[in-house]
Amino acid sequence: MPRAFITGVTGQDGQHLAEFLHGKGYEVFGLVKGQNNPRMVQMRDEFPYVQPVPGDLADLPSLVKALEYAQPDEVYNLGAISFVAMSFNQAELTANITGLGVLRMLEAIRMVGGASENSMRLYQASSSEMFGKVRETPQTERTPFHPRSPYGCAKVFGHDIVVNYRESYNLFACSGILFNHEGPRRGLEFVTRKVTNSVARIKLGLQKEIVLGNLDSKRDWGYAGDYVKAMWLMLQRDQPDDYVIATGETYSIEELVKFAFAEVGIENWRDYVRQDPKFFRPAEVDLLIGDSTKARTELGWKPEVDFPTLIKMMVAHDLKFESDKIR
Ligand code: GDR
Repeated sequence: MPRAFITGVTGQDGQHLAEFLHGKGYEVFGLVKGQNNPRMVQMRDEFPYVQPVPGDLADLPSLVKALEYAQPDEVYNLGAISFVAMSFNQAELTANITGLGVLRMLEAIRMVGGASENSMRLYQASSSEMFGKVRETPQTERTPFHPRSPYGCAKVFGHDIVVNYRESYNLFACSGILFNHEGPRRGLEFVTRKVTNSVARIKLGLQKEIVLGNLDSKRDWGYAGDYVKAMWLMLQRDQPDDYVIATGETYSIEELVKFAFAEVGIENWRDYVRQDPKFFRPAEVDLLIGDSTKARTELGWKPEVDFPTLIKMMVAHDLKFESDKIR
């Protein structure tokens, strides 16, 4: 039975990945931080096959102990401070967890997993936020980085240190440069879920309006369930490499809002949307659109769920989620 170790296992991607790997017959271990972590209760109920291992990305000895215990064949480093807006207020914490956490994981693998061809394989969650103020469109694995947030800067460090350890110590370490990926398990702080959940609540008479920031930025949005397959595919190759994972289509926040309201039969969506400066960011990423030709060719990966289907899925989920709460 192959063994996988996931950091960030309680997050959206961690849940999808745990489910996917369990379906493939893996024994799944998940790093769980903190004392009495409330998200673990949900994990125990919904994903009883995930074996929790205590530890923290800020604490190298705990990562060493976790790897010694789990003895994984594959390590998926999804743990991070992942909310871009928050990274402006907690920049040092973001650099420590999202950036230095990657270095600690690489060191733990070198200590426990060995640096040979048979070493533990690492997947690092890199991000399209590294492209930031984009130097070319669409973005590929060769597009230079220009991050626009402490989060983006930390992800660039994580990405570069993975390349450096791969080249220096012959580690099997890959980075997936994932563009935005969403779904019903997305946290309510991210714009897609904030919108689909608010639209459902407005439809059900539980909320009057949505308060948002910048409606003009554009994102390449895919479905998280599709994207975790790409993570696994990267680790099954003969050689480690980095891959852009994206749909190749881009939509603005305004289009997202329009699509979501249309799903519940509301056309005059502007009557329900207000903008507030507090949701604008000090520096914005205006346009992201990825070219995933390399992943499509070398990994045989492609997205199955397009943007309209994704929004339909999320609105349907939130209508049920909110109605169940009031029953
Ligand atoms: P992003 O996702 O920053 O792209 O990073 P997010 O959903 O937070 O923002 C997308 C865009 O929407 C604009 N926006 C708002 N965003 C939020 N969260 N709330 C609002 O009210 C709002 N109004 C407008 C933002 O300004 C932005 O332009 C996500 C994260 O998952 C990262 O961890 C990941 O690396 C990248 O996607 C790929």
